[in-house]
Amino acid sequence: MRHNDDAPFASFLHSRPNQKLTDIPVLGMSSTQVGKSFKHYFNNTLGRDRNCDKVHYPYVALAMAIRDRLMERWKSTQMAYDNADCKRTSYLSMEFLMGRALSNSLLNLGITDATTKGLYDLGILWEELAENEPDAGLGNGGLGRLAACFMDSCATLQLPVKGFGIRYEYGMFRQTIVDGNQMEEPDHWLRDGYPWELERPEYTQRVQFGGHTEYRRGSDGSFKVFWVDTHDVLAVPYDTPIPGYRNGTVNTLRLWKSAATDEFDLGEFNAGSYAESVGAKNAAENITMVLYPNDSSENGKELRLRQQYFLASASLKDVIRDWCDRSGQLFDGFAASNCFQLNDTHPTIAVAELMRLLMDEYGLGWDKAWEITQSTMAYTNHTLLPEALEKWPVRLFQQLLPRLLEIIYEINARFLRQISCYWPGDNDRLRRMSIIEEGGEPQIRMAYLALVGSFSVNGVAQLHSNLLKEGLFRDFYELWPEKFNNKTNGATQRRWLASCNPGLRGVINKTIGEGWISDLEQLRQLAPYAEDAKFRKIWRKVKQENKQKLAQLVKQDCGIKFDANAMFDVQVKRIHEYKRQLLNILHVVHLYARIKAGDTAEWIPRCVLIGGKAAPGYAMAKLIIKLINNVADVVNNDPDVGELLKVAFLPNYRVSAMEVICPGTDLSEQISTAGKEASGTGNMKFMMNGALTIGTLDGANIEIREEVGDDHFFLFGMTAEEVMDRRTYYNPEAVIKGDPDLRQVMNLLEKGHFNQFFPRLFDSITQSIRNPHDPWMVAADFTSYIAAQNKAAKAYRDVESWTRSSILNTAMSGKFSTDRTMREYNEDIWHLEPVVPLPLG
Ligand code: 26Q
Repeated sequence: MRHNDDAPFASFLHSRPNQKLTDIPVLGMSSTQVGKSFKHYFNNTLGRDRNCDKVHYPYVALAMAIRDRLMERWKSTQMAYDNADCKRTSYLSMEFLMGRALSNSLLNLGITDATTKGLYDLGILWEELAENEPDAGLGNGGLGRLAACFMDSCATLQLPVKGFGIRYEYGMFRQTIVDGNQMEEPDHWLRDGYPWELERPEYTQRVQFGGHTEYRRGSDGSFKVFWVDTHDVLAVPYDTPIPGYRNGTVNTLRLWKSAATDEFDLGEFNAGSYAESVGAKNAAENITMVLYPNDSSENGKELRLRQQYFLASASLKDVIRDWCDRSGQLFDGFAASNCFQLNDTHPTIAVAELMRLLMDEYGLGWDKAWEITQSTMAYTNHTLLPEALEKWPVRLFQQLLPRLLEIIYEINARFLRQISCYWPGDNDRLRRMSIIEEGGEPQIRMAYLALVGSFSVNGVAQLHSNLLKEGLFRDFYELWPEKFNNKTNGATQRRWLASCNPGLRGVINKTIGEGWISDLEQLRQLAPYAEDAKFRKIWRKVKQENKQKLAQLVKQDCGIKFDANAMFDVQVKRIHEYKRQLLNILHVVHLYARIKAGDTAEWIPRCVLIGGKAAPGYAMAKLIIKLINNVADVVNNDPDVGELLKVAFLPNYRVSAMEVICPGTDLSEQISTAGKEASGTGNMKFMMNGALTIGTLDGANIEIREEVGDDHFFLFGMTAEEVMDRRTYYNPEAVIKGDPDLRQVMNLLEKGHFNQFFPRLFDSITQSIRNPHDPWMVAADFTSYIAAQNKAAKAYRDVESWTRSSILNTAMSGKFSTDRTMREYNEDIWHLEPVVPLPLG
């Protein structure tokens, strides 16, 4: 539908290739011009005046003024990509946890100051408008936020990378705490409209479900496969601009919304069931209704599989449509010009879907189609927990995606043949490596489909990538060692330092200039200033102000008073047993016991902040939230404790909350059982903002410690190797007996000190600690955790030395920019050339 060559303006619309931007006016970036645009939208488009008392409208007016300025750069970038006819990467992800867009757009466009002044002159503080923007919470946690940081870095590096995801009507649920328990509320983030997106109905795709396959002879006499009697759903794209940092590039995040086709179910319609027939349209629209709120795979939910296929099919069709527009229906150059990066196994059905499209829709043979598939797909793994590996019942595939099941069977058959050639007679290996897991209910192992279908497989931190090779994917590593690589995660310093910490940005800019905003390694130049007492004083002042802002948030959302002179000790992330929020709370109980015993000589007052969401069906995680809240209640209301210790559980942890939390944190808790956290990315955001880490040798903690040095990191706990060894003889009872502090903590918990009116409430928690099969080995690391915490407290007492470490943490955080991560993906996997956008005007 895109081409309408009969229209009189067709040549204006379709002047490809080598388009120019002559007809697009350039909008001014001065404070007056931004102010003028703002007034135009506020008065003329939104039709409001000085009597408007809802902050929503001035926010939308400002967003529209900024969006106009993104739009012209967006077009010039996309035209430059077309003209260059360059290779592109499609980043396929079920989650993009974008957070807010306004402040980030201003920063990257370079108009923060102009906007501040332009609006100030109109009597408006734009930061107050920015607070009105809802978070785009289209993700669970690390994996989704990583995708968002990747988008920012690719635009900054001017790489032609496009994000493909789902436009969930309801994002991550809003968490409230009632009587210490997590409650979930729907997050209807689109209710008031979303000014940053652009609907593109002209690129609508059709996605098939259900039906069956038929083999018929085609016009050329060969057999063709037809997938028929399907229930189709439309995929309508919504594009969000992704601006690079002050470079004129604006990339695209394309999110698909499902919509019903205009066809009726004729059977029902003719039977007179008009209303039922229209009602059936709901099923189509349901596909993109809600984000699944669990961050380890929940097996078997049909709607989730529908979502995954919907994303994969719509995105591939879109890329192929674009390719055919540019190159005709010849696929010879397709693999050299396209790459698909799979963000975990969630979009992995794309492997089979690309095969289907190339064979059934474009007539390629198996071998050609497989060669293209295997040289365009690349897979990133984000987990080491075997139980989190995605599996789907064959039966479900048979019903929902019969043609894709046939293709997966064929991929598997050919793959197993290859294995039998390599390892003749090794039937156990065949069974282990098969994409189909046999058993009561046969299942499709999505990770294996991804491994077989991709030319690259990467983990997200060095330890994680090594453990994948030794453990989870060992057989595959033996077969294809060359496929495996590591890409240590990062975070974008634009959002996670420059934008969220204006105080520190100012100090850094004054000291070493602004270069670090697009080249984080430059922060190293701060290192010598760690020795400068005057600089340390300034550094401390900024941290202090940030702590006050964080204290304000805690007061407002938890009703608990944090004193900015205390040590701010923070753990924010999803609630999971492997992340061991429980260990954190055991330390809190230990501190409480010490206070009660009067053991408070040279005490360092602490404010412990814990936040994060539990998957709604994860009972143990929810019970841990309840325990944290109950302990907080007792501690905060005990007059003996006073200012020595405060504990708060921050409800509804999200991107915009982290933007206040990480600048105000002294001590970052990264305390997972070694070998369980693939990488972690919160750890990096805290480091950039000058927090010290207390952590295990897990995920990217190892690399953080390598960069900053042993002296500025509080290490504790078993190594991943020790964790594995210890399992065989783990005896938590003996550990508890041997450590009087742990004994005392267990005693307080078990005698119901924190659940006076609800005996046995926390029994399952204390039992898990005493269980010799406790996979997270909480008791095993308790003693060394307490020792590390004591060391941290002692270090905090030496203000100058702590500040020195804080500065060095920021200074040595250069490696953890997603700019570095994206450069590595590009050098090793994608091989894209940066493209400079066409000049404006
Ligand atoms: C799968 C199937 C069905 C329903 C849900 C899911 C699902 C959804 C989200 C499974 C996993 C996730 C998210 C995983 C995640 O966030 N992993 C984290 O990824 C980060 C970025 O690489 C790492 O830093 C973290 O260590 C890792 O836990």
